[in-house]
Amino acid sequence: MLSGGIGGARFLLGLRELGHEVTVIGNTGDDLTILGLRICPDLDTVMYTLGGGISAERGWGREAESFRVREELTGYAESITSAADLVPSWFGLGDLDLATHLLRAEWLRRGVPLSEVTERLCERWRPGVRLLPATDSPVETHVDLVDGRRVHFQEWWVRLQAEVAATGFEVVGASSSAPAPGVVEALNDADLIVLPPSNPVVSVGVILAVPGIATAVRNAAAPVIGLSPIVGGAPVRGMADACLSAIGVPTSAAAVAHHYGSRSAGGLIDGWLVDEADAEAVAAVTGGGIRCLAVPLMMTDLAATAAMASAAIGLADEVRR
Ligand code: FO1
Repeated sequence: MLSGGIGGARFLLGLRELGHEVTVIGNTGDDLTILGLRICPDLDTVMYTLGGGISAERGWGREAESFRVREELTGYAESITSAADLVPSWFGLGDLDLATHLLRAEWLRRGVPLSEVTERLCERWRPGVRLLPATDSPVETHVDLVDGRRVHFQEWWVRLQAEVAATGFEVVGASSSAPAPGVVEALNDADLIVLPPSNPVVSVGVILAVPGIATAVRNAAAPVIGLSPIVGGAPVRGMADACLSAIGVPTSAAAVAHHYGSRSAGGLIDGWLVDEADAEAVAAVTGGGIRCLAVPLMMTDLAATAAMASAAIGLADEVRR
């Protein structure tokens, strides 16, 4: 499964209920360095969510979190100009979350690859899935804005709340990156490849920007099944609409399927699940060479999410036949 943060992690809670062996290829384009610490939001969100440490109310970061260090850093930033540049006061660096960043930073400094660092951190959190970064090389999604500015994805997403329109994205570092160890093998050996309801542009799209990954998906023996992150013309959560419009893709379940493309026509997916609210999209998607089914796609609880995962597996069986 190719996964971003909150949506992908929530889907994984349901998929994990079905007892299959799951490898998660996590997005690292959200990553940023703050005060020498490498923050990996999507990897940490999957790790904390499946490990039982996630803040349920925020969907990211640690439960029972405090922000005393961040407040103290802001105190410095307010009185020392040269400190202000180092401290993005708009980014919520939590005290408990810092422990993860401190350990990761030291291992990275000692030359431990991100995939190995992630495996070590998961020895504590035991997510019940294998969590791999898409690549061990540093990649960052940067956003071009209508006013000519270029900002890091996190600044667009968190400080600007995507309220300044984006005209495009660049995955800085992607062209010189390679899939992390185990990523291509996982895609080659998979019985099923899932594109969950993560952000198709800045999460799944960024994973696919790592040279070799999209090709591995296209050439995989396994069926590739996607689940629409758009229900009734809007993202279920987050701001995928702002990302889709930046690349000229309409915010609809059918348009995202078309964006991924039918594998029989050189695209990525064989099957696509839409919510029952978008049942009228089934014909259009099917016409595009992608098998399509309308099922409930709201991850309201564990059972609902597990049912979605079962529907994806069922559609994969149909594709196989
Ligand atoms: N998202 C926010 O909306 N506000 C924050 O202050 C924030 C801090 C943060 C710190 C660590 C981390 O792992 C994730 C964090 N996120 C925050 C979520 C992050 O922006 C994610 O990349 C997005 O939610 C997209 O997945």
